[in-house]
Amino acid sequence: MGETADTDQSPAVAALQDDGFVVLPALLSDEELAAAVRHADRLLDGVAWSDNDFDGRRTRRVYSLLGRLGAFEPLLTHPSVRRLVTARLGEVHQFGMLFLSAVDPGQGSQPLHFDAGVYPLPREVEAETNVIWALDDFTAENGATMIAPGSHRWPAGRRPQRHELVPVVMSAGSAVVYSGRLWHAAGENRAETTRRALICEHVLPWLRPADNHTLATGVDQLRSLPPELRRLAGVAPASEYLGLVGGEDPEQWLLRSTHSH
Ligand SMILES: O=C(O)CCC(=O)C(=O)O
Repeated sequence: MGETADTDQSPAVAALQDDGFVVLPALLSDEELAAAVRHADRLLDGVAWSDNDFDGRRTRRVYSLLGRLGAFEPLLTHPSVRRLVTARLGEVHQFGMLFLSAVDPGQGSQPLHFDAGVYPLPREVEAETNVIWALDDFTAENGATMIAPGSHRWPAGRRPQRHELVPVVMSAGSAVVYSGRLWHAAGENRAETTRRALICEHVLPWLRPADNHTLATGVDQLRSLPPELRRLAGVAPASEYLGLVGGEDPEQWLLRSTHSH
């Protein structure tokens, strides 16, 4: 359940819809994976453990990655992932939070949650479709994400019992795409090595993204992003009258203005 080959997207879309998640195995070449891991290690260099129980006190996190994507770029624009997210959210959507998470040995289980819980929306609304990229093999021992299959369909207030959780076991370079309504949590790391992941949220265009891209990334960095990433950073109208800059299309505004605002 929930796993399918990259070559056939429709079963993947169906699995995502029915199970609330789908694992896309081995999406990256060895070179892409190695470059992403090197980039992750550079970003993690000198980063301290988080100071709260949700992020994890034996977990190192790096947020607001849009201005320093480097070798993560092919992960964010991977066609298999892009197709699935588009199938769920529509052509126009935007990044939510983008972050790197290094779950170190000794880290206990994260509190269970569903990502779209930050929005006061009815449970039926598919507001978010997210991706966790494994930069290390995810195993039941090293903190693989624990998910409750099918829980994206549960009514408000139902929480997973322990026996309803399964670890997303996948090799480095694979990704799990999941509904923002799916209950999940980073697992306990009982291994001796770190479990690194790149986590990439996507939300409907008319919602405020969890990360404030404009402030976190800055106008000049947004301008220098490739067009697809720029649009995903929110430099695109959400509809005819939503997300404009003084009545102008934000992308045209951004490209017209060559100095910082
Ligand atoms: O690291 C993981 O496996 C999941 C993290 C997560 O769900 C979160 O922090 O929102």
